[in-house]
Amino acid sequence: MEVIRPPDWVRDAVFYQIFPDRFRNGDPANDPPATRPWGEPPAHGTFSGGDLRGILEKLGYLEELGVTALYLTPVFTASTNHRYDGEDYFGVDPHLGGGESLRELIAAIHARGMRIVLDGVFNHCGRGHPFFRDVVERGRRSPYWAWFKVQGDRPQAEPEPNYACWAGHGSLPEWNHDHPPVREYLLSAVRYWIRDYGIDGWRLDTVEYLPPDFVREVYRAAKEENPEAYVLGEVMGLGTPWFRHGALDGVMHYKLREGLVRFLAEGSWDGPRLARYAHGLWASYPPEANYACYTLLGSHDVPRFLTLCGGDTRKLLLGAAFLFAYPGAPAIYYGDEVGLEGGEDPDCRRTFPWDEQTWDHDLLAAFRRLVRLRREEVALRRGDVRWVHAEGKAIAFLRTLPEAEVAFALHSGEEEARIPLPGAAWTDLLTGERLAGSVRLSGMAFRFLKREVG
Ligand SMILES: [Ca+2]
Repeated sequence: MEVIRPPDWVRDAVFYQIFPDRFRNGDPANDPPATRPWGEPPAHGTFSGGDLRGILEKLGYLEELGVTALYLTPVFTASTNHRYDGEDYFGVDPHLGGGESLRELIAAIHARGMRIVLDGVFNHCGRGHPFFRDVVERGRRSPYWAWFKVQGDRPQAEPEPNYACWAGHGSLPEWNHDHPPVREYLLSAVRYWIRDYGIDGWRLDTVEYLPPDFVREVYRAAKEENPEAYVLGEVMGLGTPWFRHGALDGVMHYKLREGLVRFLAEGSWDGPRLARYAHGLWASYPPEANYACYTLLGSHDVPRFLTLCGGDTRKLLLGAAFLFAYPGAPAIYYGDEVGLEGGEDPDCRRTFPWDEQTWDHDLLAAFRRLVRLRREEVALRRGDVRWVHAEGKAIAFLRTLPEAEVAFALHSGEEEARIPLPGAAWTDLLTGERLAGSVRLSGMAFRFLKREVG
């Protein structure tokens, strides 16, 4: 059993995920050719011109929202708008503003006491990566021949790729991780961005396709450069084996999200089922990993939660409230906080609507309150979790520290509900109401209650 040591700051973090092409266009001069007008619905091949300066311009907005850490999908030179087809592990895409723009952004993020995690795609590169291009041109004579897994004498994408590639996509050739120079090359990139640019961690793309011992090497390299670096894995299944391998601090908690989709968006699960499911996940991960998971309602890979809820912002808020009450670092997917909608990829990657008249200001205010509660109440960030109620569409759990305890109660039914609470003298953190024995919830509502203990 390997030991993982998630950085302490993650327990206190509120993440915000940005898809750089779609967040904000801060510099039209660096736009890719054929950039589409901001606000036009995205298609698979289109660019919207978002860049790092755009993020820099909106750090004040993010700070006001209360986020403490940014996760950016890939920023390295690539051909597509999502940039998961990297062509340069050591260079920031000029269409995003290049390396100097990233340095400037990181300095500004750190000056505000915030952190930044970048997306590392170490399973595959893009077909345009110079090493793969060299193999295409020179076949077995290329010094990079052994860096990829090619059947035959030369890689061919048609009719079927004759080389290992991600999910059968010929545009994404997989690295041969059995070849030591490949690991050396990728690990040097892991180290470089931490040491030279001062990033605060990596989100590792498509971890389940990577050899576990290589992921562990990534983990160790990151920690050697900075023991406080966060290593987060994109894991769609259970994270358990990765924690056992000592290879990740936490996973993107898609499994927890699944439960919230069933309970809130689909309404196919009742409270007891959600409680059993969430507790089962909790019990299967080491405690330190539970607190270091990145908990989410949405990402660039799944439909937005609001859209799954048929546009019902009350359900989105219940989901968000759950995450802000639960262990793990809650994440906001850009635009969720103002009511941005979107279905399956690429629709979930729409441009951020900067015209404030289009925002749902009540929703934004509610998100800000949730973030503030999380930041003010240490029990919400660091407390133990204990389920105390699950019946019909109502649930409640406690977050407990020796000095303070916060109860979170949620009801996803339309009628009123009364939820019993242990102990006495609870105070509603949003209204100041004092109550004992039980808490009344109107339809589609949640409450945070606190009591002093010890
Ligand atoms: Ca631009």
